[in-house]
Amino acid sequence: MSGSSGASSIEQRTERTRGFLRDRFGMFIHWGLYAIPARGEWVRSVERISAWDYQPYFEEFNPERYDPKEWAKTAKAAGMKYAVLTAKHHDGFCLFDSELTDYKSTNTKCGRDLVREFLEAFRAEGLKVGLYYSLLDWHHPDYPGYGDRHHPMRDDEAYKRDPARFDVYLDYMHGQVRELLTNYGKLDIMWFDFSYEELTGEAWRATELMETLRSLQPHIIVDNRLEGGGEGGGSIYTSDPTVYSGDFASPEQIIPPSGVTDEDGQSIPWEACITLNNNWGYCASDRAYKSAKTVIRKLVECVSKNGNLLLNVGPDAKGEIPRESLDVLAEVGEWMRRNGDSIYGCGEAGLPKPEWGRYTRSGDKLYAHLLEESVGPINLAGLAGRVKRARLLADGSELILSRPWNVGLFEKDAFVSFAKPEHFTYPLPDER
Ligand code: FUL
Repeated sequence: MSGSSGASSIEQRTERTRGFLRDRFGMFIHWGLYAIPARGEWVRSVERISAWDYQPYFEEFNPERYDPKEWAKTAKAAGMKYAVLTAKHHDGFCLFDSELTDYKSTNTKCGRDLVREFLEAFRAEGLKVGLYYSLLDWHHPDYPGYGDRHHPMRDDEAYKRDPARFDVYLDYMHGQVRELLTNYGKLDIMWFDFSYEELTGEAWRATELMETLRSLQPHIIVDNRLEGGGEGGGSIYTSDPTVYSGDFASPEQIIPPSGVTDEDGQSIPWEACITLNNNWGYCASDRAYKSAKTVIRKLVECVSKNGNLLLNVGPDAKGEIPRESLDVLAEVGEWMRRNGDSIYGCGEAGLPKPEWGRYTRSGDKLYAHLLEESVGPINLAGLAGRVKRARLLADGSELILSRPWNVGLFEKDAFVSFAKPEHFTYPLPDER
């Protein structure tokens, strides 16, 4: 970004993201008009629904059971430390009271500023708050059509003959971001989505937007999708401060095999965003929910590679988080209550991945997450003589170190249960 020197810009990023990286686990909430057709948040584009045919959802929208206090309690009980709500998704519908459009929740039957209520409720539970804001906008008359899939209703040729129109859209987009940063108190995260190869970075006036952001909310952290990640990827991450890069990388539906590093091989902040079933927005027919066990494994995997997990829920048209999601989150929360020490403030252990699972680590505490079924003692390869104590994290009970580097698991089923990662305390080489 212009005006910032290399080292200081990276240091500032490190400073800004410190708390975020300690938190490790957050809730993503995709919610909007698309909850009514209930076929996912891309429904308008995928099914090529005209503005006319999408309008009834706006007329009808009335989420009577929207109770963000309940959502916040759910997130907190799941062990999540922050949440990110879609203030506007690609369909352009605003869940906040923007002065720049009539296409907003306050103009629907419910008449409520859904973003404001979300922020108040989540803050009251002590959670950090973020807003997702779509750079794309299928509703705005001056947003370009980028191919049929993305905006079926636009005539690209006519649009191309009038380039000033894109600036009209950008003024609107920048103006809305300014509203969100000005009218809603302190935000912790701004989650932009997303760029195309050809519509990226300065095409969004990214430097200007970032300057606005930083001037209004210096501590806010921003994902990397203002630039060239390509669809759903946001994968470019560079430590070159002359190139806009955001504060954290945002791999989508994947956990990068070796975490995320910059071109010098340094670990950089990242957050994997993952759906609970196969859709972000509510999809009534999608019953492919992940089990709590799968979610926990993904969370452990992220943390073991220095990453966060932003786990999505898609509330329905009435404002309720689907029952299946609630059940999974409750189970994850139960695990987090007993094992959260192996997640919060933890990161990569600096050891090779063991064959039986994963390590996470915080200071001199090494957490061994037994993810594979094992029939006997587990081998702590390379730790001979370095383990001082071994305890079952869930209940604090002692585990027998059968040899200096082996741990015998005598507790019934301890070795098969993902819900019982063991933690080992040992002096690290430089602390011995
Ligand atoms: C993508 C979007 O197109 C999806 O709808 C979703 O919001 C996901 C998190 O990012 O790029």
